[in-house]
Amino acid sequence: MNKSFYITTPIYYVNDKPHIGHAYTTILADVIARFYRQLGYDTFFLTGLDEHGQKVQEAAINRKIEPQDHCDEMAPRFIDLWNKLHISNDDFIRTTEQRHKKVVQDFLQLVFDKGDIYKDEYTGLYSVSEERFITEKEAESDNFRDIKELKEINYFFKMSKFQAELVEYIEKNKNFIQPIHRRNEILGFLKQPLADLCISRPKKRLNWGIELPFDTDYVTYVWFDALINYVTATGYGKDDNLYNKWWPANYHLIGKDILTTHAVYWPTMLLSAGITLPKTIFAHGWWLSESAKMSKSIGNVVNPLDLIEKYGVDPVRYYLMREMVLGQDANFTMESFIKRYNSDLANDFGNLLNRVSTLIKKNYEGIMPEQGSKMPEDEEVVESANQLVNNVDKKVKQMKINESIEEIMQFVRSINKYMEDQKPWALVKDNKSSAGRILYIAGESIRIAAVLLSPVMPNRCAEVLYVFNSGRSTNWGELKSGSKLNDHKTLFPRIQ
Ligand code: ME8
Repeated sequence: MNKSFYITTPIYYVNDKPHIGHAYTTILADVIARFYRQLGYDTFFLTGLDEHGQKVQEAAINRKIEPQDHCDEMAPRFIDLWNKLHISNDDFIRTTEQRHKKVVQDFLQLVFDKGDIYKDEYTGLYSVSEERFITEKEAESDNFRDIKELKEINYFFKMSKFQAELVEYIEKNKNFIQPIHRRNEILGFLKQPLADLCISRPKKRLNWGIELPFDTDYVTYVWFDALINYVTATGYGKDDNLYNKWWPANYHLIGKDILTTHAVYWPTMLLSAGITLPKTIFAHGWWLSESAKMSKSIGNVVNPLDLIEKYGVDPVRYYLMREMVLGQDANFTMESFIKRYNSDLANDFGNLLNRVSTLIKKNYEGIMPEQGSKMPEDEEVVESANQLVNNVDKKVKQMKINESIEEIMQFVRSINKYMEDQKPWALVKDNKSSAGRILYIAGESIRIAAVLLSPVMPNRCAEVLYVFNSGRSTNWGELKSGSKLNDHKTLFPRIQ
């Protein structure tokens, strides 16, 4: 049986207009999922939408339509974007689906029956924009809008009961929260006593949510609903085989903005329910625009659709993956996008393919020459290709995606240098078989680079493999001599 690999993205608020930040997390998950599939893992890649809560209810009231209709209208904006971005998700979950509501209710009942939910009166400051009670200190910061004082009877989850167990778990499991500075942040946060979590909303105030199974006057708090999507999709409570195959998730990929809910709320909920914790919660940084977080409220968002239309999907995917060091923030600028595109894709990768295929067309009737017996400089190329395959595998498993891309590009540049040193265009007049050997070595190197870059740029790399009529093995020598190259357009036309 193949090893299994399960990766998730946050489920995005259905009310948000998808921007480059949402696209980033989803593309990142897609790239990782495609890498693991390529490595032979059975892979389950989940994304979806978070559809309950106050903001959706208000938006629907303003439009004088039912919240469900509102969600059904908004959902295609995400689904269409993921299709356009060639996202290979295996499932798309919406929290208003029956399968999810049932799991949330079963989960709530389970935690209630364990005695970890109690009813209490609470007076506190409530942030409508964040949909949660906040502390006085939080209220002083600029992060919360629409703060109201609320006095309410609600249900609370005994989060505090699991604080010590959670701290011990994080300390024992070094990979549970990544990168390490986020782990330290959470351990620091957990030095203060943890409060219990208010997990209900009275229906008279908010009814767009999942009803509590033990009190029909209330619906559950959006986060207690949303986080559970990660187990719903595996078949929890419905199909034990599937559930056991996928759970615990290998990665919950998130942005740093939702670290506390994932690294504190979610694990304590799971501890209470007696469910194994996910293997890794990985928080990446933010895409900034002129050093401010891209967000709808600031109005500095980059629309991924505009970019794709202008430059193609794969270059956008490439830029996002190459430019962000996982865990840190990155600045999105058109200038750096164009620079990166021209230097890496047009010059290094695209040109190499052009040079090799043009020479083969001109001198070998478009037929891939024989590899022949290799010279020491060829052996060096083969060795560095083999090493590259191993390094990329290792780096991806360590979540060093940008480094793995950089290594592939270094290899591509070294093949450009190999071509310059060997000069097959000059050699071909007197020594056709040596020139042929060099073109084979360069062609096979391009093919392997294209296989390794396929998770990042699935379309353009498939075109390269089509040019060479070749498969996706990363073993040296798969490239077929004697087969006719297919015609191709310039893979990455320069942006002026
Ligand atoms: O928080 N840079 O949904 P959301 C990078 N529904 N990533 C960004 C980004 C930026 N500028 N802006 C957004 C929610 N993201 C909840 C999640 S999960 C059980 C519930 C990405 O629509 C990043 O992944 O606000 C961030 O965590 C997510 O979008 C927040 O999406």
